Amino acid sequence: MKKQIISGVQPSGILTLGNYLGALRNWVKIQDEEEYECKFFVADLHSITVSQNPENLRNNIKSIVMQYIASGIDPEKNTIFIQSHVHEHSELAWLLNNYTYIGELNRMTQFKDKSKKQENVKVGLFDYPVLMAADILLYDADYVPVGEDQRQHLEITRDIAQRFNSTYNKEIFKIPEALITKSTARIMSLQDPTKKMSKSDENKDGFISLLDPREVIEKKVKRAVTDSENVIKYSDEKPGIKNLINIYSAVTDKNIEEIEKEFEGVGYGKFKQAVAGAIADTLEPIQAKYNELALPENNEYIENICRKGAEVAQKIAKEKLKEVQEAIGFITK
Ligand code: AQP
Repeated sequence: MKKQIISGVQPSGILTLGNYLGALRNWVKIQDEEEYECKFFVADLHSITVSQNPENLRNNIKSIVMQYIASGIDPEKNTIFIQSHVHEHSELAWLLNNYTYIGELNRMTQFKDKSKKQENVKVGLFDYPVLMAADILLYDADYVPVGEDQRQHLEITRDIAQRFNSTYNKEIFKIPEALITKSTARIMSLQDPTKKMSKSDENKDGFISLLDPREVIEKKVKRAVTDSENVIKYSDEKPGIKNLINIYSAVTDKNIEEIEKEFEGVGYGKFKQAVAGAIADTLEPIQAKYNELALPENNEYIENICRKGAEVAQKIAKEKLKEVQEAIGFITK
């Protein structure tokens, strides 16, 4: 039996360099390992926990699928689907709500951060981790490759699964583990390096989008907040430079010491130019592939991938949901 992998991204905008380095790039590596079977979905149900413009949402959902493929996710090797196409995700989330404590959800950092930005805090935002638990548990996932910000949600998923299993004294759910690549687990905002880079950041200079042209990348990196020391040194006291070194290291595969040496005696201006150039070089082939996929003649190809993916996913999800319903005591059809 192959190890099962599942992960997703919300279509709340174009992917950032943080999403790419923290999640997608690792998915691409995993897909080539024989022992894994991977499913990657577009988390549209999650994205409406903050308000979305319908037209943008529609475009973003398809665009994320294209960004997955352009980033190297092979639709032949993996199952790619849209979360709302498999209604079992919503159904299982409702059931799992009854095995989740309000106190647990109240402790979630993402909820605390995002609820500050909502005037009337929505139940969906509060319930986000339960839907995420459903996404994972439906497929008996062994590993969930995510960035550091999702670790807490993975832990609650494990707690919910264990609680459900012990309630019915049966191993209905597999207990999943987070798969986090330490060096790229948390790419920070270019404008506030104490905050993670986010695609929904209102300050567009805070993030680099996967589809930003070279000039825009150069401008954003040039404006990146650093310090006044003008020394390229990896230190917690220099969060801006630390973040740029992490990014540079991730896109060039050079280690920290090599980078510090490379830029010894060189000011921030030159360093930033090198960082921007290396990011643009990494994103260029992704953008070329994306532009090709976005041509109208490829629309059907993308739609077919999503349709086929949903069929594969739903077959598995349906079985798991039935098992859960039976354990609870429902009469299944
Ligand atoms: N800054 C980051 N560094 C490393 N990994 C990151 N991820 C997100 N930001 C960073 C990882 O990307 C995956 C997809 O995330 P998501 O879209 O489902 O939700 P998110 O974590 O809330 O991402 P954003 O970009 O911050 O979205 P918005 O702005 O809509 O909330 C996850 O694996 C995440 O860990």
